[in-house]
Amino acid sequence: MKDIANLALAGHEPLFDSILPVGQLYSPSKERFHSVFHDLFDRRYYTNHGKLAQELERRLEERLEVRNAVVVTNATLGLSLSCKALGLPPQGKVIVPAFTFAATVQALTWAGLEPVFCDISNKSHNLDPQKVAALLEQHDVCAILGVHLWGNPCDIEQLQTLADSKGIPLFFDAAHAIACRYHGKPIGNFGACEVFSFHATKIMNATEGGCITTNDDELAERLRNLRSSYGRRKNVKTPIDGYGRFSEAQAAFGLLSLEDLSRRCDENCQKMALYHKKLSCIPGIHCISPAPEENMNYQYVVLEIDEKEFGLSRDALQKLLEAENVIARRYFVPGMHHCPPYETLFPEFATALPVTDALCTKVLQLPSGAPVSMDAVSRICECIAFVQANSADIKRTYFA
Ligand code: T4K
Repeated sequence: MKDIANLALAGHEPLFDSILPVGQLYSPSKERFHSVFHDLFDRRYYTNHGKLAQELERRLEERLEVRNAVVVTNATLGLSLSCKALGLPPQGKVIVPAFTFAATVQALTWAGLEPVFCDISNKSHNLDPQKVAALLEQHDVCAILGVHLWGNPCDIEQLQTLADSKGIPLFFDAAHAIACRYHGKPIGNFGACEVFSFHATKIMNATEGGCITTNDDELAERLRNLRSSYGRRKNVKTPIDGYGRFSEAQAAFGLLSLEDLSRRCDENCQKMALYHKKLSCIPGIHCISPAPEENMNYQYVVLEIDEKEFGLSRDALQKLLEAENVIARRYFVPGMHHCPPYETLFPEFATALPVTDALCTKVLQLPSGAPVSMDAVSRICECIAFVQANSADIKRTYFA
């Protein structure tokens, strides 16, 4: 390992020649892509829910053991379409965590709804049912939107009981949660509907894309109407305005990614196990352990850094790693209740989410996925161990 004088932060050679991002970025071989995609040029049917998109939906329904899979442009749009299909009233209030990607909350506001930010459990990083219960008493809420963060399922049973007690829908942002299970059942089957992301950085990669799953056939029909070309679906008596097309190129990529999904989960699992083995003995580092093994896709390697014990802040560690071409991320900092425009629109949440605020000072994600070999995982861990062991000198030299 390096000497503290030749860290890349001081302008020396980085540990890695090219950057290691957090995204999964798996792709099929060019040959396999060609084998799925080649007849598209003869068919000249490029988008609008073509043959490949329909095939992908069938395969997703099989894999997720769910009655309906509706592919859409991306998860953000999928969430907005879900709000519309569920008939949530304009200006209605929806309980949602602030510790999530901006898309979760933006999808609500794009659908004309208002977020009611709820704090999370510091163990699961997901909605805390007790805090949801309290908010249900304080606000006139029309729905609950849970997020299965890092692929770790929410406390679905308790949330469903709360939603049922008020007669409102519960639905899920499952952007991180493909191939994850809750009590043995695939995510995709819970609440009124669930929304997955197939963005390139996700373990299921359609380059861009998303999917809404539901066991409610009527809801699925409304979603398909919304998704179709601006409400112009054939045989629809009362077309509604909608958008959310999915192209054949996305579907081709997605079909291959779905074929590879189990293998990718296994690869991620091995990388996460190595990370945890090497990092858990370092003072000040707490590795977030996923739910029981069968439930996870292992795509996010999440740490909490205790500045006092580690000797340096999370942000200092991130800077040091970035200089070494290890692009660790601070998902999802700051919490959405501190982001514009929500911080000014809803100032009542500024100090209402202590667990979220505390987590936002500590959380860090490390690279995994295709660009990261097992050897790279070892070297990243050694680098972090070195930084911790020399934290006092590094702090004095680089962060005084
Ligand atoms: N709900 C939740 C909880 C989510 O996390 C997300 C998305 C959504 C909803 C919405 O899903 P989509 O509408 O996107 O389907 C990334 C992703 O863009 C975003 O999809 C994801 N969550 C979020 C957690 O991460 P950024 O802005 O942090 O990263 P990005 O896309 O710039 O890329 C990350 C790294 O990967 C960079 O270092 C560059 C590299 N990269 C990225 C792409 C796209 C590549 O090397 N090649 C690529 O093609 O948001």
